Amino acid sequence: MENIDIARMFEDVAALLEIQGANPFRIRAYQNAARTIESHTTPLRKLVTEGAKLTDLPGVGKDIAGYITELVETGELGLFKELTEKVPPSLIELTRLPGVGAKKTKKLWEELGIETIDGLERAANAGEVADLEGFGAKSQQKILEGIAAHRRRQARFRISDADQYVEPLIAYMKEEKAVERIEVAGSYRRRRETVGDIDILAIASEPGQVMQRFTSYPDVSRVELAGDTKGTVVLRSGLQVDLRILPPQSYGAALQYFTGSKEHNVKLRKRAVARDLRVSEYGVFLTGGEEEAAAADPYAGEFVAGWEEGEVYEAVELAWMAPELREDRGEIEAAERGQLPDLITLDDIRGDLQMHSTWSDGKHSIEEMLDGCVERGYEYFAVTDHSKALAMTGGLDAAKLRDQWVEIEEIASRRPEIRVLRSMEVDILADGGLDLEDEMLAQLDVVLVSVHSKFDLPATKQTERILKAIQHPAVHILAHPTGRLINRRDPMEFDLDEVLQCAAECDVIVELNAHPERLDLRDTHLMRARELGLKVVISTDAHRVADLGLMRYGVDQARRAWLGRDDVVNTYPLEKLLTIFDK
Ligand code: DGT
Ligand code: CA
Ligand code: CA
Ligand code: ZN
Repeated sequence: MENIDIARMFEDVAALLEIQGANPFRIRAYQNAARTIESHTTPLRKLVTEGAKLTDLPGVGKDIAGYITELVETGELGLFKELTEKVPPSLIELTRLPGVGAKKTKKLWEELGIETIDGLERAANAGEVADLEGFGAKSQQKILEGIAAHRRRQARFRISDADQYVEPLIAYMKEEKAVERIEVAGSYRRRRETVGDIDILAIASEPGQVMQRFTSYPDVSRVELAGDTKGTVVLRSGLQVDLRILPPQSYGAALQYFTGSKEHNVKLRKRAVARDLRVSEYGVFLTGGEEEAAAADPYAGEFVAGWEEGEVYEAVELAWMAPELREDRGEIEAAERGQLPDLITLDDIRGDLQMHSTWSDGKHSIEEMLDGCVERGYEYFAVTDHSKALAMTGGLDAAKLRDQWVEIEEIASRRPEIRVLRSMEVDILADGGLDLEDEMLAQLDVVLVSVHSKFDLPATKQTERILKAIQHPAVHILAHPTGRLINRRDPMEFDLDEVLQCAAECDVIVELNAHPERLDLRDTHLMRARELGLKVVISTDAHRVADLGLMRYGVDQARRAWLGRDDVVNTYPLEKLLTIFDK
């Protein structure tokens, strides 16, 4: 039971309560607990085993602490069972469809007997949903589109969710003495924003024991395959994990092969063939043109390389390259020319330029966020609370923003070890105007703008809106430019390329929002931004101190986009950064 499973259970409880029309405060309590738990860095099961006081966690009271203990100890929750006696649990999924929510789910269930997404789709296609009070033809159409989108993205796991499952599994596998080396390959190692499944590679002289341990992992719900050297299991979350066990001389070759991507490997293999070599997961072999022999014996031919990954690349006259680059986006050609990019690393980051505090919807005070930034060794950070248009976040108007500056000044006078930048995440209004007076904008050290409403404007209108906003002379950063939420909300429809070109002309920096639910801009967009000469800022959008640690997801994505230190402004020392903002 990982934190994410516990969090999901509380989200489900909240959804069931909402369908039942329970007290909103009670619902909110479970939602808040889910959020705290999801982002908590230590596994709660550890805290439970150690007998730590769970009520010290924000949003966790006595009841919820009891439920966490129950979940960790039994893997089940009595409360959830009780609730599902009254409400079918399949309704939970329905509440998460765009344009549905708990109230509408209740109505669909009570009046049309709909319990599943399939059932909802049938009813909507038959026009029955439109006839319900409070729905209508437009809402019915939106539901159908929502279902289609839901199906498209259901299959893949976000990388941060995968991390929560993979890290404990690898730690568990390492406890088996027969495991000599173990590594996660596949899209996980390439740090794609989502993964289809997990590919693990183990080196062992006793494969049987390793396979035995793998299939006995407590979180396994189904064993699909348990051969001598190949195994596949499905975890309780639905995440599939493949294991391959190979001998030590194949470690590098197998790591290369299973890291992929497939397209990268195809190109690599072509280079090998041109050199009379055969590259497989077993090694690199000199073929002498006898391809048939390999079909019978994968070790046929003279063994040239395989122990380490670098040797495989060397065999085809290429330098080793970071897994994040291996997508056949020109990396093999760049390696051939000796021009692989010098990629940014987490250590290069000197500050974080998007985070929220208790002044709007953040959970920690400015000074608590400051402590978190100091702990990460940062030189600067920006306080970017929301502006007033986002009323539900407690967005600030000019008067409150002035009050915030007083607090910032007071803190800054006591804490000279880090520079606090005055900032705001200013809402881009529907007409492209900014949600803060020019006179105030001029007094900020750095101005972020972003869209948080009217995501569904017609594309031309949306493009015009964003163009107008970034042309405002006070603007420095366009935050989470496409507005997508991975697996939850598609990007807005607009002409991103036109926006990027305009940003290049107006010296506006584009954000790579590091939050693993956003990762916005995504890798391919960032490559385009770089091509246009744009600068990028990687920001966590932290709403609590622990979120500052999400920076690594942003750096991973930046590496996938070939970005180096110079492309990313929050690798710059403070003085250089300030000259950029002084435009
Ligand atoms: P995913 O799981 O959809 O996120 O993506 P990957 O890249 O992890 O793909 P997966 O799990 O199907 O396979 C893992 C790696 O194994 C893949 O990146 C490259 C290698 N591989 C799989 N199938 C083939 C193939 O048909 N040819 C070659 N050359 N390599 C393959
Ligand atoms: Ca995979
Ligand atoms: Ca796989
Ligand atoms: Zn935002």
